[in-house]
Amino acid sequence: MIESKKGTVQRVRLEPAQQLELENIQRRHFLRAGLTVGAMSMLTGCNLQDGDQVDKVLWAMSRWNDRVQAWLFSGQKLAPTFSRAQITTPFPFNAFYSQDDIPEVDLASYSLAVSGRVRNKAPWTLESLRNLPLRSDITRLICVEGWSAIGQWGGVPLKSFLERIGADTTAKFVGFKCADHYYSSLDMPTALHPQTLLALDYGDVALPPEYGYPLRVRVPTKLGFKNPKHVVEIFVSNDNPGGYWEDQGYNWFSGI
Ligand SMILES: Nc1nc2c(c(=O)[nH]1)N[C@H]1C(S)=C(S)[C@@H](COP(=O)(O)O)O[C@H]1N2
Ligand SMILES: [Mo]
Repeated sequence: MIESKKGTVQRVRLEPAQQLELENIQRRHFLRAGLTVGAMSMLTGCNLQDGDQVDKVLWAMSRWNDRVQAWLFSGQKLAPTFSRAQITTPFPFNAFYSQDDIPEVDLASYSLAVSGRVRNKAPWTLESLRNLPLRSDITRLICVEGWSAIGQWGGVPLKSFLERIGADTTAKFVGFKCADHYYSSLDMPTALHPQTLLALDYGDVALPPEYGYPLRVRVPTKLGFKNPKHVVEIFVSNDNPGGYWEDQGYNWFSGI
């Protein structure tokens, strides 16, 4: 176990190839961020003593960077999949709090709320979700904190769900609100990606509490923090809903 800014997380030892992959991803993110602070100040003429100004420019650059990344993202390229034998056991738990504080979601009163740019705003029970076409993939979850792990998630492709609720798929964003007040959001092409799931199962069983019971979003083309657990509301919007870590400076797009 190690202490991190997000609380106590389990450390999974990476194989050299995985370590290299993670470093490459981090390097790519760094390169995408592009300009040095010096170059930035010359470009913008902004005085680096003025924290607010610098902040504004950095945020503008980050948003621009998101748009370039979204533009480069094909929307259909599949994330790698793995065999059952490659699954990481036990799968690590991570959240902005420790394992003792995992929210207890009461199934009897649970429903998934739907709002924003959608035709049908009726809430969904877990049972009605399970009646939609299901899909399962064995994929790798990569956390910015420097660990990755392979697991199997099953559930409803978010695309099928968005179609069923009559979502405006020309809108730019899909946002998620969670029972623990975590939140995150995806660009529409990623929301419609075939491997993006409203996951109900981990392996062959219903998602256990630590992995996001009763419903989590599983997005193998994004870093771990864009995989919200304990989701209680989904909404479609043209305004960027941001996210818990995204709003603290982590890159919003965070594709891998
Ligand atoms: N509701 C909620 N979802 C969350 C988080 C959280 O704190 N709360 N943490 C995120 C982060 S940073 C990671 S790496 C993954 C970890 O998922 P896991 O616990 O299944 O490994 O969940 C993401 N989804
Ligand atoms: Mo993470």
